[in-house]
Amino acid sequence: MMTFEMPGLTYKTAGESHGPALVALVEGLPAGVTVDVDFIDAELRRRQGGYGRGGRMKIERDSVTILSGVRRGVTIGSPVVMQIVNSDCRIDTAAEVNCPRPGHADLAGSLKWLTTDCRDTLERASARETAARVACGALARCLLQEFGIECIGYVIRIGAIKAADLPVRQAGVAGLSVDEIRSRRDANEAYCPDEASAAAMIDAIRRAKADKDTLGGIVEVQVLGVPPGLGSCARWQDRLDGRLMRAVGSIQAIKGVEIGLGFGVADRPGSAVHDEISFDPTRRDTPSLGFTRSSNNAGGLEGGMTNGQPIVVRAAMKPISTLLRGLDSVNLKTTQPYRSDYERSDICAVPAAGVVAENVVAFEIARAFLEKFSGDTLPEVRAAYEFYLNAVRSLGQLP
Ligand code: EPS
Repeated sequence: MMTFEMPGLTYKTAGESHGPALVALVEGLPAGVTVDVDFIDAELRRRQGGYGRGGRMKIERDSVTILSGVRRGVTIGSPVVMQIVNSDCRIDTAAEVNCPRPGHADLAGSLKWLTTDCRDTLERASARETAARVACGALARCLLQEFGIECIGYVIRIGAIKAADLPVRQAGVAGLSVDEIRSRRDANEAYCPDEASAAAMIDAIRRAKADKDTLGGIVEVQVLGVPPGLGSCARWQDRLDGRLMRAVGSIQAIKGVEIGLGFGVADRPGSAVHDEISFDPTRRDTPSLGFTRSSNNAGGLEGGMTNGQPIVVRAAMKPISTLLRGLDSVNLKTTQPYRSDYERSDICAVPAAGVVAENVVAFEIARAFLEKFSGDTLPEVRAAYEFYLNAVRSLGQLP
């Protein structure tokens, strides 16, 4: 088995889709962070929603029980364990799955673990695991909000329906505030801030269901208020763009991740890609610390480091691989052709993927934040953060 241990803020998850519970272990949070369990539970509920979810989400009522690391609502510096109980717990009695679903982990996992019962694989491969990841990200956001760092994720495409571009307002850029985008997003079941497209997306999911088919799409995450200097170009492992791509690319069913202009950089000349720099002393108190840009095609990352602009990450999700109409497959016990098994499933989980992406991105930002501004307690982290901001503000004014 390969392991890839990272120092600093880390998380691990365990649990099967129909086992007794999912658990998450978060290590490396400083003491003194107020943990907003209602916020974590609200993110879990949001992940369960979205148009196109199947029957399972009517059974579950996801919420966390914190088993360690928090006393009287505040972290104490020890590992935090969170548990999310599965109501639909039947792993020992659930039927075997012998006909792998193309696109799911079924075949690859059965070959890996030498079994003809795909259930051994699908129980862990299931996107149910993302509930634990959302809990970890939402916990990390309790730290980020202490520093005014905001993360928002939403749907920008489902199937053929593409949302209109809605810029996020920030210093020097007109647009909607994060709160406005959030409330527009939360007003519909597509989790898309563009109301007209949201209605068309819901319609497309309805049609896919009638066709016994499934739909994928694209989600976008933005992080605002991130100071420059997170991540590093010094070692490849520390580059924050690569770390974000790994975090987002490991979400179930994600097949593509891009940052900023992403694949759009390929067909433009450099003059239409790179964000020209100017300096505005009146913006020294914004995350850019005064170093403003004419655009943000880099998505807030250059050289694997944050540059003071908002982080922009997008992810493409493939359509759910469990189709009511089935797909051609083989029976692993007989090797004879067969239609893939139908396991109760979702028609479209792109809205939920937006919630997952938002929270895994937040966790990576928190991890990079604590690498730069480390400390055993929140006041020590704050002191390191403020020291750094003041040092940047005095750049160019040093003797
Ligand atoms: C999933 C199959 C469905 C989804 C599940 C992901 O579950 P079940 O087999 O119990 O009907 O609902 O997603 C979740 C349970 C969740 O919490 O997101 C799969 O096979 O990946």
